[in-house]
Amino acid sequence: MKYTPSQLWFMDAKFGIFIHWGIYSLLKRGEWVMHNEKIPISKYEPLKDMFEASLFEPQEWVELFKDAGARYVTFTSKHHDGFCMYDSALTEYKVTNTPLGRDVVGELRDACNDEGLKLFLYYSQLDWHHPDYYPLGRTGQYAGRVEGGDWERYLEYYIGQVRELAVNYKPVGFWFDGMWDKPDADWKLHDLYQMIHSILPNALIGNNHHRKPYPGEDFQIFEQSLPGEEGGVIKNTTYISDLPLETCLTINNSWGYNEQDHQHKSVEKLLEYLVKTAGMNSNLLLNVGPRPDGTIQKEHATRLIRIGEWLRKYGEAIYRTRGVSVEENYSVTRRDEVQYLMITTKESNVLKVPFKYARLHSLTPLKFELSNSVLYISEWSKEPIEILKLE
Ligand code: H79
Repeated sequence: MKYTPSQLWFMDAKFGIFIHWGIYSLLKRGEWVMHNEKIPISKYEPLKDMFEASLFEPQEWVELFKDAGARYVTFTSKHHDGFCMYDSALTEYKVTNTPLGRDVVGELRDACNDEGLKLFLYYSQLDWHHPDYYPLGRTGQYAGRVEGGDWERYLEYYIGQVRELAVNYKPVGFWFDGMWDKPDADWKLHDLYQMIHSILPNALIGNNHHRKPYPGEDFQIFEQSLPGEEGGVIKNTTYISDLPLETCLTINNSWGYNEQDHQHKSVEKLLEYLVKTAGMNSNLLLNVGPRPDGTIQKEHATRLIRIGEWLRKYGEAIYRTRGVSVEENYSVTRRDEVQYLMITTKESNVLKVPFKYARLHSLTPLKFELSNSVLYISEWSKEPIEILKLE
């Protein structure tokens, strides 16, 4: 496959930060709270009058993400609840009508531009709020909406909103989600993608529909599991295309801020994901869900900083590489003639490796010998991942 310059940039970038932030954050129980707790629109809508986000400082977010070693940011411009985090002319259900009263997407774009991070916009095609999202799909039955609605009008609305985002914010790409709610509906994907590419020819389009990529998509998304794995609740496709790949992952088990979710993955585990996704030739899009006040919880910020420290030391094995393989105990990436063997589990001191004679040296301070395709480790380092470089 011949890749476009923007696809090559994307594959080189390797690591991005996903942000889930909206009025659901106020309830502190994740972004699905409206559906999960059967909150009708009449009770949910007033959240927007409580959205003050008095500590929202996009520059601080972006500085943290830069420190983390991320090259891009993907932000929820509209999630399934239908609330828009940008200044849309097509609805009043938007962040500029909250006490915060600021255009969050616009400010984040400016902050990203200042720091040299690229911005993708997440957009939920599924909408639990719009009266024309009808017939309903597999979710959103408890919103208390009147029966009826005009699907064609919804298509105009959502495609119109994406057009607004493309024209007004010029993101480097779009990240769609929610099509799985009505898998058999006609979402006018062809028109949607063509419209985006006519406005932004280099835009990278991905869609988290859990199926084989459709024409017009520029990268393939996997949710909460490595490419090719089905995942748990989420039935990802096991088909891996030739498109650039991206795996999105939560730090704990929640996308939107969830006060009760303390199951944060360790830094070691997160680095293992980064190394494995790189070995599979995939990017990692790691999520944070800022609090309603606009701050990022310490548990997540400290992990991001530690990932950044690791990437500053060992980023040469990740950035601008292509995946070669992922085995039980190690992943391999390459850049031109150089390869990196990254050992992710230190269970066995004897590893069968895919090269016989190679000029091999370790980036981490471990002691080893290579003989006849077998690597003998005599002393592990204290680093979470051992890295050997082959030239
Ligand atoms: O934005 C984050 C999540 O809110 C969103 N995607 C990430 C990036 C997401 N929405 N849904 N899912 C992830 C998976 C949900 C699957 C299920 Fe169902 C919803 C399982 C049961 C209800 C959809 C409807 C699949 C089966 C029925």
